[in-house]
Amino acid sequence: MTETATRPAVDAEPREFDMLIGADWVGARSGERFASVNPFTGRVWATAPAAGAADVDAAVTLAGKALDGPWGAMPAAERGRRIRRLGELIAEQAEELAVLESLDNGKLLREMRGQLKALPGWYEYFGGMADKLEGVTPPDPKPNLLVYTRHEPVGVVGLILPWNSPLLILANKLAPGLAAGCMFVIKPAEQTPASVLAFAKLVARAGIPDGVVNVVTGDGRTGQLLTAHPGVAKVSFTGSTASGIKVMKSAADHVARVTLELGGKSPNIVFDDADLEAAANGVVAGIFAAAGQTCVAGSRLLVHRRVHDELVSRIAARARTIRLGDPFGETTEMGPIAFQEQLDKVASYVDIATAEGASVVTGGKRPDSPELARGFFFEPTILADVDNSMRIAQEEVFGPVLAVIPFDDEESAVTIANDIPFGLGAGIWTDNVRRAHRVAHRVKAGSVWVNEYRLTSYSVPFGGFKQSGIGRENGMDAVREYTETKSVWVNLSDDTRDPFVLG
Ligand code: TXE
Repeated sequence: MTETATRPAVDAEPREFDMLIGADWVGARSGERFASVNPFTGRVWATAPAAGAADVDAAVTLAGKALDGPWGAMPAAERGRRIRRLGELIAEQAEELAVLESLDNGKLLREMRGQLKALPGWYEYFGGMADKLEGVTPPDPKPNLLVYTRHEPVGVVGLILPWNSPLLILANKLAPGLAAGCMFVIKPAEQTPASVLAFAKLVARAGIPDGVVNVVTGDGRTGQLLTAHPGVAKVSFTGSTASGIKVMKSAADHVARVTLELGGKSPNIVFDDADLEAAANGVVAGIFAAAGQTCVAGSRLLVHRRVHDELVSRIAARARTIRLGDPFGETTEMGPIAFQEQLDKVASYVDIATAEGASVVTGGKRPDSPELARGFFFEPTILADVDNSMRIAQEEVFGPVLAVIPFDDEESAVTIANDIPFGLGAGIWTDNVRRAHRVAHRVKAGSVWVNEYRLTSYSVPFGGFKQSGIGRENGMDAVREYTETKSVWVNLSDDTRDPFVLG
């Protein structure tokens, strides 16, 4: 991996990306394209095709046909080898992919490098599972019958991705889905098409047949065409709860399966017996890493009243020293917000919160520094005097904005933590092991970290309670989410039976 990343000159012509349909790299049939803006420079740096109905239809049709070709006939062990090979190719191409993601979404290059380094693990883990998808032979349910089950690929899967970590979120879906033998039409977010398109070039090099992985680019309209296509058997979506609801309704029209990974408003719960230095560090990591643009952002700090002031002052002191700047800079700690509308949304929530009675401890505005003026920057922000019923405590901001809510005892901490429509993540900070498990069991969230925050792995199930989603990604069961179970009944008897009686 080289350490020297270069950003295209601000006045360079935008790079033109094409999309992948079957074996072909193509533009949209309409000829339409859309622009991707670099969030640090505020300039268009790339364009990609705006796929319409004919493009989506071609991709879904070719994906469907791939099952009748070498992909469907391939022994599972061979499929697994090629998935693992894809992981090796990602490792070889990691620097280029990390740079493309950072150019598209403005996240720190060093964070993207870290993600890319971890990514082959997904393809290695799930590639190893391709030949271990065993069915069962249930004990004879009736005389003279052989019954066995098979786990068959669900079919063509539409993958709809957000802009915050395109390749990591893609890996959560694609690696287990390939292991199951499915075919894919991927729709990256309109803000971040580049890294997924560059990644798709590796698929053929890994020996995965043409048509198994297709990429169509465009905005929510392209996503809607994909979810509505009758050839799509399943949709796996990561994004906002509002769009997830639309995806689910559209998929319901043709009974496509859905996996949804949606928004959150995750609490970091700090008890008065916690190591406050560790807790402060965890809270900072939870809300200011990636400028708060992660689904598991610890955006609510629930803190015992006894340690409230001390903890808030520690976090505020650290927040004030966070180095905002060029995502390519080795010492930058926080980059810009990914795009203008998202920046506007973040800023508007600070106004909403203060109008509701919250007070700004630090941040709350765009930075004054002239070097940061073109980029979509927002200061790390801490809001105190927040009540859990306020909008700032109930709605996902998806930015570097922390809402601090005091509590008086364990019971009220759990009540406040759960008084929310979401249930994605939660952090518990305490030195009392009994309390840690008690609270971990009572908090309604798909991932609970104790004296830690924001860890994920291919081997650990991930997903949400309540409006944070449906289904789980990662872990051994993730492959099953991409299969249909078929039961095969074989009559072993030479007799014929009464056709009018249920066998
Ligand atoms: O998300 P959308 P946006 C949250 C976060 C953020 C908010 C809005 O709160 O502020 O969502 O972000 C595609 N049918 N998260 O507007 O709309 C769209 O093109 C099919 C949380 O970017 O959910 C993109 O590819 N697809 C989150 C993807 O959905 C549709 C990560 C996500 O876009 C569609 C991102 C439709 N009707 C945002 N409408 C997380 N959980 O990590 C849009 N899309």
